[in-house]
Parts: sequence; structure tokens; C-alpha cells
Amino acid sequence: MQVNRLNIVVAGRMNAGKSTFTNALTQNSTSIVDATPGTTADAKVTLMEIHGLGACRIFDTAGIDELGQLGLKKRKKTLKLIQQADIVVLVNSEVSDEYKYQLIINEYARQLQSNNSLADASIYALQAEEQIKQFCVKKNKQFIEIFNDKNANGIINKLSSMSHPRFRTNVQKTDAHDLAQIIKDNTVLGSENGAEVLPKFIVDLKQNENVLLIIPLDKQSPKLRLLRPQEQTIEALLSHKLTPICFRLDLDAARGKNGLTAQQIELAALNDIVDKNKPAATITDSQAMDIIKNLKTPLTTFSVMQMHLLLGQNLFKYTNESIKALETLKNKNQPKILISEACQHDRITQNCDDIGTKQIPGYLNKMFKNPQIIYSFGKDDELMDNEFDLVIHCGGCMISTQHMQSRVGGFKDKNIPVVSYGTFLSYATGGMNAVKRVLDVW
Ligand SMILES: Nc1nc2c(ncn2[C@@H]2O[C@H](COP(=O)(O)OP(=O)(O)OP(=O)(O)O)[C@@H](O)[C@H]2O)c(=O)[nH]1
Ligand SMILES: [Mg+2]
Repeated sequence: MQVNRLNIVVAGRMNAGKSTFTNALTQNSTSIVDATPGTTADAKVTLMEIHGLGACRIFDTAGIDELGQLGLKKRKKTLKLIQQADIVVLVNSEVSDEYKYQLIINEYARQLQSNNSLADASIYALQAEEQIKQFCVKKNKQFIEIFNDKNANGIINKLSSMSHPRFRTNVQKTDAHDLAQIIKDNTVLGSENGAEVLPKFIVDLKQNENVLLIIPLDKQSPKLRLLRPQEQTIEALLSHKLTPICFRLDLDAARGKNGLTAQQIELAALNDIVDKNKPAATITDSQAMDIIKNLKTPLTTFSVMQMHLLLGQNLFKYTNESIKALETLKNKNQPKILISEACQHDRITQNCDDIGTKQIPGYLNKMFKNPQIIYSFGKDDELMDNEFDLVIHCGGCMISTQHMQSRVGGFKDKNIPVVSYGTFLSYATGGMNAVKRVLDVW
């Protein structure tokens, strides 16, 4: 069962004391602390339960002011994490003019080796914190600024500020509970915990009504476990005293790939379970849309449900607009379409119709004029930064709310339409009416 965690990202300049802060907050010495700038080369995550905050994921990040190609990679990674943050702690070591001067000299020396200009060096050294602040404001992130005064004692002083909470303390000497308290007192915490998974009309069904779940079987289905949205739905139905009726639909058999007899048997079994249980609603894996689209019950898909949940019950604010692209793109030659899955998995494409690499591209090639299909499978690869006419995104069953919001938010910022796998496959198999059907139940 996935735990919903609060993402706290500790960011700032090199040597500001980010790792010292992380170690102090987590009461651990897992992050390496050193006077060498750039000690933390990649983000480091600590899972922790903080009393009053709940389950947290604390990211110690690389400083964002390192120059050169490696510095650029570190900065990109840190900004990506800030995008997924619920709370950003900006550790800001207060520095004297003399220190700033020294910093520029040091950077200059580094740049002589890596061919960058002094101008770049001084800009990064002095504006890094400002960059983070502006990024947080742009991305609507809550952030707290902590001046790490290495000469002070461990007493926290609140500094005046018009815009965001600011504090001064010696991070190394400050009690972990006091650091946690700053975060608790100065942020508004929201979480997916307790959010309703099911559409309201299902929640409102009479007790003991049946809800049919189509959980397909193909060669890629995991053995001895269900996928997260499937488990989640079963738990939610049981909690509402509804009865999940699960049907393991063999996709190949139902599509006639194992011969006519096998197909008839599979479809008869599906009809039988419907006749016997008279479900009040159906929730299906979107892959099975082509097979079950004629069922008479109200219908939605696991990926629509999962995306809706991960987007903070706000799926339709953005994706309802996006649906129009499915129609308008038909007039465009070579539309650029991204098929995006949040995680990587082993695809057994020779033996089965993988949804991302076979089924969806198959439909795209029929629906659009010479589509350019691009794939992005895996967490956050560089491809996500490109321009597209349409993004078709999986339900995100392996990622957190913050991660999904940052992925979809990134496309939204660029006005790139995003639809879920379920919405797309509904459209591909039944047009706009089918899309309306799976979305209207919400
Ligand atoms: N005295 C004192 N020294 C500190 C404090 N915080 C950090 N330092 C020192 O400052 C140096 C840098 O601290 P780190 O915590 O490694 O800084 P960082 O921001 O993680 O740096 P990078 O990983 O290089 O980006 C180390 O030598 C620390 O011992 C503090 O509160 N008091
Ligand atoms: Mg560090």
C-alpha cells in the first residue's frame, strides 16, 4: 500500500548548509557534510515520520549555483524536485561582502578550468537564492527561508518579511524539533489522504450493490498481486459496503487471438458474470475498452480514476479542455504526440499488445495523418521538456500526487493538451460519446 508522503525539498546555494539542515532535521548523519562546494552531487531522499507533519520525504539537493555542464545537470535536477515539492526550505547562508567576493574569486578560478566567464560565475554565486525564490513563486510552492548563521547559537529568530516566512539560526546547533516546528507552523498542509477514490454516484449506491471491476490478464500482468488502482478501488468499495465483482478478462482470448472458440468462451463468461451479478457500475482497465464498451452499466476506467486522484481531484479542470485536441488534431499533418508513462517496466511486446508501444500507436496511426509518435517511459526524462501537440499519459499508478501534478503541470504551463490512457482509448474505440461516458460519472 502506498503511503502518501509530504515532499520537503531542501534547496539553496552550494555550502549554504543544506545537508547540515537535513541531518539536523532527520537527526541522522546520512548526508555528507563538507566545506568543499558541491559535496552533494545528486538528490538524497530520507523517509521519515515527523510528529505533526506525518509521513515525509525529505530531499537534500545539490546546490544550484555550480557552473559548467555538471552544475547545469545538478541545477536541473534540483528544480525538478522543487516542482514536486509540497514545501521548499531554502537554506540561505548569510554571507559577508568579503565572503561573496571570495566566492566569486573561487568560482572564477573554477571557470578558468571549465571555460565559462567571470560574469556567469558572479551571477550564479549571487543570484542563486533569488532564482529559487522566483521559481517557487512561479510554481506556487510554499517556501520558508532559513538563514544559516554559522556564528550564531541554536536559537531561532523570526525575521520580518512581507512575502514569505524567514528565520535566522545556526542550523547545526538547532534542535530537530524546533526545525520541524518551523515547517509545521509556517505551511498549510494538504494531502491525498482521505480523498475519495470513487465517483460520487458509486459512493451513493445502496449498500451491497455490485460493482464490476474488469482486471485484464495478459502476459505482462504481475503474478500474485494487483495493481495499485485495482487494490485501492477494492478497498474503497468494501469501505462503502459495496461488493466488488472482479473479472479477470483474458484480452487475447476476448479479441479472438486464440481462436473463435476461446473468444466465445471468454465473452460468454463476461456476459455470465454481468447477468448473474447485475452490477450497478463498471470500472475497467482502459485496455479492455474495445471489448466491454457495449456493457449497459455506467462506466469509467482505472486510469481516469487514478489520474483524477493524483491531480488532487482536479483532473477535469485541465484535461476536459485537452479532449478537444483529439478532434482538432485530425486536420493536422504529422501531429507530434507524446505517449508518456511515469515508470519503466519490462515490455514483452513480441508476445502481447503492450498498451503504450502497440495498442495506442496502432490507434494513433489510424486516427491521425502521419503522426510523429514519441515515447517517454521512465520517471522524468529530458523528452518531457519538448513541445508536443498532444500528450497521452498513463494513470501514474507508481508515482506520488506531487509527481503527477508536476508532470501534468509542466505540460499545462506550455498549453500542451494532456489526456489519460483511459480517455484516449475510450475515444479511439467509441468517439466523443465514449469519452463523455467515462468522464460524466465523475
Ligand atoms: N559552524 C557551522 N558550520 C556549518 C553550519 N552549517 C554548515 N556548516 C559548514 O558549512 C560547510 C557546508 O555545509 P553543508 O551542509 O555540506 O552544505 P551544503 O549546502 O549541503 O553544501 P553542498 O552539498 O556542497 O551544496 C560544512 O563545512 C559545514 O560544516 C552551521 O550551522 N554552523
Ligand atoms: Mg550538501
